[in-house]
This record gives sequence, structure tokens and C-alpha cells, in this order.
Amino acid sequence: MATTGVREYQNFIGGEWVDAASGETFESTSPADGETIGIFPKSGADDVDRAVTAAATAYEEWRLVPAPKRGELLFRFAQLLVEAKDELTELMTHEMGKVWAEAGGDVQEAIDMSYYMGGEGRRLFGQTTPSELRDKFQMSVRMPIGVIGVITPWNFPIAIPSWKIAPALVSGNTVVFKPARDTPALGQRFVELLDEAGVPKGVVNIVHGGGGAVGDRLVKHPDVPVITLTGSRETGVEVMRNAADGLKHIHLELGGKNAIIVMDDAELDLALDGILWSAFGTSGQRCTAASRVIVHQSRYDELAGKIVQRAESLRLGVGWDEETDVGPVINQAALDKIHSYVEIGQGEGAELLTGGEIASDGDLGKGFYYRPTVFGGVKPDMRIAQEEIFGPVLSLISVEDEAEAIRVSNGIRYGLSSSIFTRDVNRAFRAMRDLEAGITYINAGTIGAEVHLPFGGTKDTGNGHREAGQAALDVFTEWKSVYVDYSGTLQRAQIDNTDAATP
Ligand code: UN1
Repeated sequence: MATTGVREYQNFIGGEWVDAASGETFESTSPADGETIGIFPKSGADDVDRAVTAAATAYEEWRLVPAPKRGELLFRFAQLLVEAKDELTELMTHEMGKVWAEAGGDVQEAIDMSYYMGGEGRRLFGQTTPSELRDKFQMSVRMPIGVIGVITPWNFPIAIPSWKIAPALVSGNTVVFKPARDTPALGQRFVELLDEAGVPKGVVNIVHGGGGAVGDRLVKHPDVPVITLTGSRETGVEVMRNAADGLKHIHLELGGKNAIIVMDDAELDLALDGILWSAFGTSGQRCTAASRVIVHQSRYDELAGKIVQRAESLRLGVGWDEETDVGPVINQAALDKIHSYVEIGQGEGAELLTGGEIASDGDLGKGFYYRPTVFGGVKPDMRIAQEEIFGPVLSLISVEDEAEAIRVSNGIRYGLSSSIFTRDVNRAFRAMRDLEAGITYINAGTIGAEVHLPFGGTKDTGNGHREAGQAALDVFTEWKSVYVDYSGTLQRAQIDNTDAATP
């Protein structure tokens, strides 16, 4: 192949690096400047089937490895991530596009998650309870489930794989991992480091390719009992539908339309910092990004003016330049989608306060850059205030009071993150209670979740599961209740318990 200098990558199946059965390939290119990052196998159902067979075989031994040993392997992996942090950070600025500090933060999240889940190897706590009968002992234990299908997005190309693969492994499962088509090199490095950390053959397998061929087969494969997906609402619905016949466990982490509420008593400059960071960090491509600001009418003009001024001072550019504030968006389709929403917003009568255009001056023309965009005068039911745009587009909504602010914040189909800026402690506690979301921030923006608390959302953001923290273990394990009768007689629960004290 005439691709001198460009690295060719392979799938990792059963501990071997292999091409796709079809021999077909695809390219990963940088959203920052169009450079080719690498060439990857364009896999299909055959490749998935081989990976699942390898993972199912490896499971029989891996599930018996003592959990603390499985955890130690994650500690080694975390250490390798620490050593590779600069390299991965740089690769991420090229392959995914986020700016240097945020790319480093993405890697750091994986380091933290791997250490945290490594520690679970010595916990994986269950319960012991008293029995209603004499001479009987009982407990609940977490059991691994089998082969986990891991489907990850491009926006957190190192962090999100760790959120899924680290708890899957420490719990004793094996993995078939399909990284996003836009960030396969980062997915590959993740698996190479796991291999280097000593993960046995077949325990983690990577199959590159698209959602249609690879993801779909994974979801329908009879020997994959669990699918964990972070992606769009539409993909989540399709995955659930396709997995229904197999009664699979499906963990979904989907969209957001998160709002920051700024009340009349807010510290405005603090709110401003939180808004800028949450709306334009990662070019708005976080599911936790703030795409709505709900502001008390008495502070609206002042806040709007400050947001616009700050948005206009943000420097667009490549992520590996430390001067850059906002990097590119992921690809042409994202750029088109973002711009189409700007047109929709204008059509709906919202006021474009700044941005609203593709940035293509100078070197920016080589990548996919969109100017930080702010709409004013937005009504809560407009499409730009309801639908996930996943780009640097912020809608400002004016409200009369706290009750309206909460109502507007909740008045969407999603429920991931939420935030309120206020100096009134009672108001803050009411917001913690009333905001319909998996995450609520007080006096901080909507982004920046830490790895040891549950992460996920209500309503259409997911299907009731959480990743991160202890909650993640519920996705990757099944409870087993164990009863041990040491009385030497047949004791019948609910029947022979007559000597129990009856109040
Ligand atoms: C995501 O966008 O899918 O809380 C995850 C945050 C990050 C994770 C975001 N720690 O913004």
C-alpha cells in the first residue's frame, strides 16, 4: 500500500494483531488539519465473531483469577497511562482535536478510573444478613457476567473506554471493544497498554470499524450478554431494540441538553467562568456541556454582554498549540449539523449575538472549526433549546423567577447535568432536590464529573444505569444470593421460623 510514513493498525483478537478478514481498511484523519493519523481494519461480522469467541474462551480462566490480582493489573495499566500521558495527550490533540489541557484531563480521567477500579479488586463488596432460621448463614456476592461489548464515542477517547473496560475487567468479565471510527488510534493505544500491563490473551479484544457492521453484530451476538454504549439517543434506541430478543443487559449513556441557571443573587463573574468553560470547552462536544443558560431577567443584559465579549476573545486553533482555547469539531458532518442548527435558530427568531459561522481563515481552513456561537432571546421550546447540537452553540433564556428557571431547566427530554449559581443556601438545596438530572452542580458549570461518583442521567439520557463509582459495578456484575445451612436438618424458610420472636 502506498502509505509511506502512515502507521497501519490491526485488530487485536485473542492476543494476536490481525487484519480484518475482508482485508478492507479505513483512514483516521485529524479534524485539526486533515493529516492522516493511521490506516485501520474495516472489520465486519466475521471479525466480531472471532473476537467474541476469543473473549468467551478467555472468560473461563479470567473469572477465576482472584479479584485483587485483576485489580493489580489495572494498577499497572494506570501506571503505564501515567508514563504515556504526554504521548496520548498529543495524539488526542491530533486525532480527536481537543486542546492540550483537556486532552491531558481526558487521559487523567482514565488514570484515576483505573486506580479506582483497581482498588475495587479488594472490595467488590456484597452483603451478609442474618437468617430467619438458626444455624444458617447468608450473603450476596457480585458475579461476573461474561463477554462485555464496549462501544465508545470519540469525544472522550481514552477516558470513556476506561469507564467501561476497567470495571468490566476487575469484575471478572472479558471485553470486545469497538472504539469510535473517528478515534481508532487512541482506542488502539489503550489496548496496547492493557496488553503491556499483562492482560491475558483474549481478555481484551479490539475490533475497529463502523457501528453498522461491527457495533450491530456485537449487539446481536448471542454470546455477548452485556452491551455498554455511550452515544446518541438514536443509537441507544436502536441498540436496545436490537438487543431485545437476546434479553441483554444494556447500559446506555446518551445525550444531554444541560442548563446553567443564573439567579439574581449569583456571583456573576463566577457564573461567567462556569458558562464559558461548560459551553465552549471541548468545542461543546461533551454530553455534559452547557448548551442553555437560564438567567434571571434582572441579570440578563449584563450577563449576555459579558458572555459575548468573552466568547469573541476565545482563540480557535489546533489543540497542540498551547495558546488555543477552542479546537475543531470532530468532522465535516458535525460542522454541517452545527451550522444547520444555527440556521434553525435564526429561522425560529432567536437573536444571533455572536458566531454562527464556520471559521476557515488561514490554516483553520484545513480543519473543521466553528466560531463560538451565542443566541439571545431564546424561548424554551425552540429547537435550539431542546435538541442536542453537540457543538459550541449556547442559548440564553431569560426567566422571571426561580420556579420558572427550574421548570425551563427540566423542560427537555434529557436529564444528564444541571447547574445553578446562587448565594442563597435554601435555593441551592431546593435546586438539588428539584432539578431532574443525574448530576447537579452548585456554583459550578455542568462539566467536570469525578470518577468515584455515579455518572449518568435521568429521562432520555439513559436507561437507569450509571457508570463510574460503585454504581458501575451494577452494570458489570450480577448479584448472587448464597444460603448456607449448617443445622444438619432440613429447615424451611418462611415455614419453620416459628421460634422467631413475634411482636
Ligand atoms: C461525556 O461527555 O460523555 O463531566 C463525558 C465531564 C467529563 C466527562 C464527560 N468528566 O464533563
